[in-house]
This record gives sequence, structure tokens and C-alpha cells, in this order.
Amino acid sequence: MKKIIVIGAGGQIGSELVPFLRNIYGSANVVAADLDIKKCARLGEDGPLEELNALDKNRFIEVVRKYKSDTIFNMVALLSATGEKNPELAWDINIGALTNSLNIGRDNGCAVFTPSSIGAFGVDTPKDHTPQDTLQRANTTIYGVCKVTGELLSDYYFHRFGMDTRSVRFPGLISYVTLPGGGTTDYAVDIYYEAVRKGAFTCNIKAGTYMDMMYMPDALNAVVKLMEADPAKLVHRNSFNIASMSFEPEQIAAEIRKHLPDFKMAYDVDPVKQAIADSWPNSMDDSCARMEWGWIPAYNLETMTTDMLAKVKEKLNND
Ligand code: AKB
Repeated sequence: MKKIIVIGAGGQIGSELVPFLRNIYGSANVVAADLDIKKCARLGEDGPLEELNALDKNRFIEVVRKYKSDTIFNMVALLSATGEKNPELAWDINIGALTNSLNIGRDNGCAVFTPSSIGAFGVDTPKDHTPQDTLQRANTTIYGVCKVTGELLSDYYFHRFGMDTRSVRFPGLISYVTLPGGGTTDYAVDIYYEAVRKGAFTCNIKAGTYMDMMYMPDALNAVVKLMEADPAKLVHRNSFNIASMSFEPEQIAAEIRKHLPDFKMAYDVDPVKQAIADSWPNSMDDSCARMEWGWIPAYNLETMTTDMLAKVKEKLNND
């Protein structure tokens, strides 16, 4: 049985990854760790929860040793739009959590998963069916620079130290549990909340802007499937393109209108987010993930929208 620690457990992905992993590996075997444990106190109700600043190396080592962890899920990151407000801070946090995870992982015999993103691609990357191995030089965000660094460094630790490092390039992730904060793809979450609350939404990304997106249940499945994959079958490691749907704002609005026919959408484009979105792929080719470890998504825009609207309605009714 794996003994896992999830750092950044209170964030958009971590807050769902912890219960998902606890269901599979047992609650006692999955430690949730976050800087702000009040924010994610509920993760302490059925399993271990530790206060941890991922940049504090000694405390990080102490927690890994206390629980004899053998796998680190590093979910600590400032997202793309927030990163542009303070690039130095974004570098310090994103790279600090990465290097601590890798060094502590290496010294304590842990596998390490650090997510990459569509943000690892830049303006020189082919936009359609973006290949697994392609140009990533012209990256225009500090978030993307950190993601490319994470991919290279994780592969380096695999080759140099024989560490089991693995990763996926996440699309924009859509979920109803924890709101994302400061991402370029956040509009695709906010639209569902505003559709249910007000029947109207002002979109900060231009019509016609395609980006890869994914529903959280598929993202969680991908993480576990990759970490459980037979290492002998992995040609790539850091990081795999994974895709399930690509859409532009008018398409998600049209899908919502199938459930809420009066839903209205206007635009007030955020130039910083738009420039970031324009530098990212329209849609990635994920054939390597499909071939090497059997990646296959369950949700598309239609099935995700049906589920999101139902879950957001339920959540807002209970608030
Ligand atoms: C962001 O928009 O910054 C993230 C991402 C695509 O990595 N959601």
C-alpha cells in the first residue's frame, strides 16, 4: 500500500485529490499537508492533516519521515494570472516547492508527482493537436517557465538519481468543490456559478479562444492511473499531454443554454489573461498518454455541463 503525502492539499486539485486517494489507499495512508490548515480542516476529519509550508525544508522532511511517506504529490503553485502580478514570488513558491519535493523525495525514497500544464507551451508551439514533444521555448508567463523547469528537473532527477518522477500537463480544470484562483482558465468554472446564481455571465476571455479543459474526475483518475502505470511501459515521464475537450466561450455558453435557455453572456476581456490564453494550445494531442498508460477520459463538454450545473445548484442551495 502506498504511503502518500499531498502538499498544497487545500488547493483546487489537492482538496479533491486527498479524498480520492484516501478512498483507494485508505485514509491513514494519505497525509494532507497545507500552509493554511484552517482552510482545509475538513481533510483532518477522516485522516492525517499537517500544517506545512512547502518551502520549509526541515518541517517538510519531518512530516515525510513521521508518516514514512513513499510518494509525494506536489500540488503547490501560484497559477498563471496571479504569477504575472508577482513573478518573483511565483518563482520562489513554484520552484521552491518543486526542488524541496525532489530533494526530499530523493533522500527519502519517494516517488514524486508534480503537475505540469498547458501553460508549459508558448507562442512558438504548434497550436492544433499540439504534439507530446514539441517547441516550448517561447513561453510568455512565469507560471509556464516554472512548469517547463518542473518538467526538465523532474526528468533530470529520474535520469540522474533513478527517482520515480511522473507528471501530466493538465488542461484548465473544472470542478464544483474548490474554486481555482488566479488562473487563465477560471472563466470556465465561474460561468457555471454565475449561470446558476444570476442567469448571466461576463466572460474575460474573447469569443473564439480555444483552450483544452477537463472535468476534475478525469483529472483525478489520470493522476492515479499514471502513478500506478507499469514503469517499463513509460517512454515519457515529465510530462504527458492529457486531453478530453477543447472549447471556446460560445460553446460552453451554448451548452449551458440547453439547461438554462435564458442564460446570457457578455464580454469584458482581461488583456493579461487573453494574452496568456492566446499563447496556449487550442488542443493537445494526448496519444502518448493513451498508448503508454491507457489514458482515456470519461467526460465531454455535454456530460460535464449536466453534472456541473446539478452539483453547483445543490451546493448553492445548501449554502
Ligand atoms: C491556469 O489557468 O493558470 C491553470 C492552468 C491551465 O494551468 N488553470
